[in-house]
Amino acid sequence: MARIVIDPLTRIEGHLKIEAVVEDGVVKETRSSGMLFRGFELILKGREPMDAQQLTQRVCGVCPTSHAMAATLALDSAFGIADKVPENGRILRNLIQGANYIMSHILHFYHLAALDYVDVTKVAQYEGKDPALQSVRDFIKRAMDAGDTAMLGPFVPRYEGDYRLPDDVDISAVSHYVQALNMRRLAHEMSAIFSGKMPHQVGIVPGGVTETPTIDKITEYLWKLQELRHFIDQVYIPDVVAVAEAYSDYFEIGVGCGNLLSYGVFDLDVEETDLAKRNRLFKQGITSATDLTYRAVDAAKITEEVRSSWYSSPSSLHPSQGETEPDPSKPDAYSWLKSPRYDGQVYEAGPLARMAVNYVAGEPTVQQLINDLLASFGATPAALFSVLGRHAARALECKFVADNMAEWLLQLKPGEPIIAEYRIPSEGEGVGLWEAPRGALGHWIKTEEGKIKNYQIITPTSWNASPADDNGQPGPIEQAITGTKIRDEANPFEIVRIVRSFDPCIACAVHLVSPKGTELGKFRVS
Ligand code: NFE
Repeated sequence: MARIVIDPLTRIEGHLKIEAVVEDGVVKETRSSGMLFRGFELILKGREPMDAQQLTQRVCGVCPTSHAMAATLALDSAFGIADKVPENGRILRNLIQGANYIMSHILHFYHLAALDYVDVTKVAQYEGKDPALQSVRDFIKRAMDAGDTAMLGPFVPRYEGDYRLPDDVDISAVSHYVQALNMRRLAHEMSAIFSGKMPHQVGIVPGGVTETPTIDKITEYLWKLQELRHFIDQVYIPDVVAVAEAYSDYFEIGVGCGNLLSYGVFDLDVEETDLAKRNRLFKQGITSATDLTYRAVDAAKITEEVRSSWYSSPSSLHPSQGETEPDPSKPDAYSWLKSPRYDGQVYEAGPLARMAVNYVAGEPTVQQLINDLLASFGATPAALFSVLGRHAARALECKFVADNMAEWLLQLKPGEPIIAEYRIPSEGEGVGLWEAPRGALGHWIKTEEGKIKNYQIITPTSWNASPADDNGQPGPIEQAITGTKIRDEANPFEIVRIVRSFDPCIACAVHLVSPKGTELGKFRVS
């Protein structure tokens, strides 16, 4: 029996530790541990409600827009203005959020996950004229000449022995790695056109947005969006397909819990104040690998369990009643993440969940995108529940969102209102159900005497990287790893490829110290 410990698992956001017990080459048990404490719920207590949409963005530099949206939706509902947001406000929120989806998905594929499949060292022999490849080649050469492999980060250290892309595909993927940096800059610039700056934008506020649409801004946004759409169609999706062709066994690796959950995202109107029922581009719903049928979401069925988490607060509370009482010495606990559960069951969140829920709900464009992809691999929808299924769903979703953004942009009406008028009530309660790029995101707020009395956040990675719950049910990433065959225990590609297919983010945490400043934990970062 061997124990594989990957700590920290790099090329994700935040610090995740994975421990896998391997027997006869197969993972028998997995533990996923979030090694940083976030504590935003505690920071927000007693503060002005309007602080929530600014402070919670600091949960993460990758998905701040989603936290702004979830907080703002919670405030919209606590202030009684959820259905008063004007059309321009609704559309601009979607455009600011959509730009962040594109940025995040390109970031994930090229700069976080691709290095599991692409052998960058092949570029050392490059003799062509592509300036991006020349710069990577020179970067590699400098490290080689200096005899210092540490200078090769972020490309090494890495696992060895399973890079399969044909040379030409591999080298062009490295070129796209560099090109993708520019694409992410473009997406950030798009956000900033309507939200002031990125990351941590300032445009999304209760009632709508702060920025007016003008012909100039719409044109500038459209120009950048068209360049990104071209990149998604001509580069990103083909690269995902090329990886899938070379690593097709990963359509069967990393299946996971088989249950998918989406809160829905991108409001198409704001008439419905119950966000679990609101008309959205991505529909709210759940589905399962076993039946692939559509079922509605009931937000009352969400709980957070803490048996395996470093918290002494009660378990199985609905987030509207949630409590955050850290207890770093709790026996048998192994994660700072709580275990969100839906109706007591384990659910995966993310692009696969969104696309699959829309697929089973009958959304025709999503059905066509997925059916075409599956047909090209001779695969059935069951193949979606896998490492490659998650990558493919993310890339196809990126296209679906970007294509819709081009239409939304032309629905803006310069000169018309962008924000509703409102007064902040001294007491209120609200929930913001939304989808961050990585999946279902919920903010729950309660205010009293004009201040935040309670605030709870459940992020997508809390769903996906959660530890075992009160009934011992492992979280989605744990389930996806357990049962996997490991070809080489010294180079456990399978584990990191599975984890990174979920695109986890152990978001914006703080080092944990006691009130006296005593160090309670030490983390090796390499
Ligand atoms: Ni830090 Fe985030 C997204 C949120 S992660 S990246 O997407 O919410 O769980």
